[in-house]
Amino acid sequence: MKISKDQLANLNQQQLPTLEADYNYLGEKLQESGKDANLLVRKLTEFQVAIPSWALGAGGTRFGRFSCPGEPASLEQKIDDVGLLHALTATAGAISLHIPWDIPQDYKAIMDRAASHGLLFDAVNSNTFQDQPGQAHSYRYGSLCHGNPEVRQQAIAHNIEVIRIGEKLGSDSLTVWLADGINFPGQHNFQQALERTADSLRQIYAAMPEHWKLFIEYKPYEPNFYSTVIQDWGTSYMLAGDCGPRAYTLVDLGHHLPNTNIEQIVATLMSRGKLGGFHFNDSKYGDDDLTVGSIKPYALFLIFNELVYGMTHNPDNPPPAWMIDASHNIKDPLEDLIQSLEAILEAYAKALLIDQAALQEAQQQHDVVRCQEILQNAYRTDVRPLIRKSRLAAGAAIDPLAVFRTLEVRKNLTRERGSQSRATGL
Ligand SMILES: [Mn+2]
Repeated sequence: MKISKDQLANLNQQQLPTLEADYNYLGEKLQESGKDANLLVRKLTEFQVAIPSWALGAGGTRFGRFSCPGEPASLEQKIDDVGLLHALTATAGAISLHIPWDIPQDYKAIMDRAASHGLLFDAVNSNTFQDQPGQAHSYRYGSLCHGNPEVRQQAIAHNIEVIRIGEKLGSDSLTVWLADGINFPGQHNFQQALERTADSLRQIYAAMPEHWKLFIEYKPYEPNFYSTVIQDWGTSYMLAGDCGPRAYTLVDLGHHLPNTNIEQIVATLMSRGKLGGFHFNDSKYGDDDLTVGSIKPYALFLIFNELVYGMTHNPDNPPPAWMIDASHNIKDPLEDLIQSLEAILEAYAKALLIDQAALQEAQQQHDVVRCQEILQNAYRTDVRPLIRKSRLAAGAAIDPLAVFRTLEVRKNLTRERGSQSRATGL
């Protein structure tokens, strides 16, 4: 199924008068506080978020998995799903592949297909948290941290293979997330495991092309529950520093203990030019992988405030690679991603509204009440007309979720692919 620009333009027609009225009203309000609505719309249009190839099927838990009918069963179909999402939202302009779940067979055909949807290939992701059929050594006791040099070499070689695949697709970055860690005290030696991991990462870094970036993700627990080797941003930052200037920390919103001040982590990393990648999701208790903005939208806004500040004030920090890393059990994955993209743009737009000069002034005067008012004035503004206008300008749907349902996208995909079609990977 493909959605044409004409179809979208027709469906947008009915909503144009309401949008124009809402946009003009908001535009006037913003103008009073010195903000240019058209400039904000352009910034929203430019903001692109990668969709990982594993987010297009229903996610599972360790108790089971409930598939969604018409899930994409091949890499081609996954690209088509991201294409649909991009047609509807104009915000999902890249796909992030997971290797070995999504190794292209015919590179030219895959690249042509992505290009036909206007998609780029974002960071490639390696997998040393599972054993693959026929693999010589098991990752049961770790991969890049493993005590046996042969296991380590196998894991390093896999990461280098992922880099080579990414090169062929025009990707320019590798994301490493390690499940490595231990379930019980004493199971391994902390210092030795860390040093072996640092050495492995340096070898992977050395195998990257000159223009590539390495993103090192951290996570405090799961699947190992006593300790993970790369447990927090500090460990990731240190390992990235060991590798070199093109290695960065990757922040995944779900990879923190409850109530961690993620906005401060973002600020700290950006001040040192070391925030390379950013994974969006939301959570209540742990790495819940829920829809972005569904649980803690104010925290997301505060994080975006720091991201916007960093993007403005830290020229040494490259533009972070944005990706949605969510996967759950219950919603239609495409509808879920539409909601996530909306929440991301909403938080970004609100962060752009913060009067930074007034905030600085209030901070200097220790006017704590005013500081909060400035943040919350921005947060309480309904910025949806800006988002809708940016989608309209990009030829996408003013209301992507409504169009998804009006065009019966899932029903069509199920008809094309069959109700038993299952996403590969997770
Ligand atoms: Mn992640």
